[in-house]
Amino acid sequence: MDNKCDIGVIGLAVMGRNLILNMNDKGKSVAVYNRTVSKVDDFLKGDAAGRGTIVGTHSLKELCAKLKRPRKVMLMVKAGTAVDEFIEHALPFLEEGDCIIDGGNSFFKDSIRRTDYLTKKGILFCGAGISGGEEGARHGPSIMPGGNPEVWPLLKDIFQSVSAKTISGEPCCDWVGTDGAGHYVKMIHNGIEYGDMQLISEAYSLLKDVIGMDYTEIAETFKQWNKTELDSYLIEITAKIFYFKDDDGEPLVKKILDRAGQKGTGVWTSVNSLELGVPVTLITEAVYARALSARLDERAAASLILKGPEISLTHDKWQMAEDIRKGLLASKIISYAQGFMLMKEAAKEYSWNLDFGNIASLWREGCIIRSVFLDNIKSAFKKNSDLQNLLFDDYFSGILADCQESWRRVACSAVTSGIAAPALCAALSFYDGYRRAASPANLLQAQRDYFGAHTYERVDKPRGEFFNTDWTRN
Ligand code: 2AM
Repeated sequence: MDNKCDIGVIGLAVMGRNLILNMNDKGKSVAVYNRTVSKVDDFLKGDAAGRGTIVGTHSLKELCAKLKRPRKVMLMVKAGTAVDEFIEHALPFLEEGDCIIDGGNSFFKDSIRRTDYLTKKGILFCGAGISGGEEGARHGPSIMPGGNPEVWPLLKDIFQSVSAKTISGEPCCDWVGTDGAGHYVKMIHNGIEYGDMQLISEAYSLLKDVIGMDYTEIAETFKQWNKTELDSYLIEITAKIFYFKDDDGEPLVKKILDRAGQKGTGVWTSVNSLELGVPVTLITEAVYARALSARLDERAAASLILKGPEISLTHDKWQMAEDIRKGLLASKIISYAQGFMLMKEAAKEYSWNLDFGNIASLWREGCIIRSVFLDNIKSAFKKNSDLQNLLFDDYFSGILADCQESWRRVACSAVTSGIAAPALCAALSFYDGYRRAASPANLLQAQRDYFGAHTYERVDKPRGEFFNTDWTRN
């Protein structure tokens, strides 16, 4: 009897452990290993107890020897040098055609490099973005695999069986593209998650400080919003957070220090958008908002020195709440449109054949940004795979047309009340800049030509003809 395992997993932190249990639930036999070897035995005695098809190993050699060929070795270790070290240590025990999968939160350029490096050694590489946190890993994450295309037929069955499924049963896991495409799409997912979270936080701030809602009313409002186009995991948990009481009966959220942490994927998205020249303003504002939140003491000092307007609460509470909902929805559309603009540019830059409708489907369930809204994005790209921008789709342009008056009222309220809403305002500025055929950049070109003879094109001459003027002549 061949008692070798279907896959090997290295890394027994919570994501690794949960993914192993999930794979095992789906009938896959899994050999497991961890750098701190005692954790292998702890796992076998703990969560994996009684599961004969989870096989503990105490060295990489033993792990590789326990695998069916072609071997599939999955790394669930800390992103960075740990991945490279494990690859080096595993290589002597692998043969041509075997594959290494990196399921960690790796930087996509590392996955491009690793695909190239391993391909030269005859080993297939898969960089798989995995989203959904611990719960997702255990019961069905969104999985975004990329790498050497020959790896996909070997992994498809295992990955699609463990991934989340949409209501119609489609797996939230499909091949994304070559080399770093999977980790890239995961990075964009995380960036969009930053944007969504920031927009929701701004809506909370406006509900609290412009309308004067208490925490129960805010919870009710988010609960209601979750029955609208905003229906999503993040809105759902936001309502639950506002309902949640501390031991003394006070809302717990009120007592949480307002200093946001970050692990860096939002920064990666913003830096990449700057590198590729794509205006991903909303995610970038979200990253900056976290950075500003971290300057707690400085903000406390500034609050004593810098004057703002007197806040007078709005009179029409429910009209304002609906305006905020519409402002949030419109801004969210802009954020996703920007995220997809960036992916479109990245597809050109890194030679990936990305299917944007498919990417929206991967995020439909299992991950943090899961929402009903993603169905509409999927439909938009399925209807027209050459869609230049999400905002050109009738469904989204229609919502923006419907929301814009409310959106503008909310932005005005934020500004006149002195309540920072950087993501909402950046989204509106982008919308107004994007829909403007004639921008003020003619002046920028004139200034550049004035001080640096950078030349300019003219609206009354063919494009590509450049002019230089002696601006001091009159
Ligand atoms: P450990 O249990 O031995 O710390 C998440 O941190 C996972 O990545 C854990 O399985 C951890 O192993 C592993 N890990 C973190 N840094 C590592 C490194 N530099 N080399 C090998 N494994 C590492």
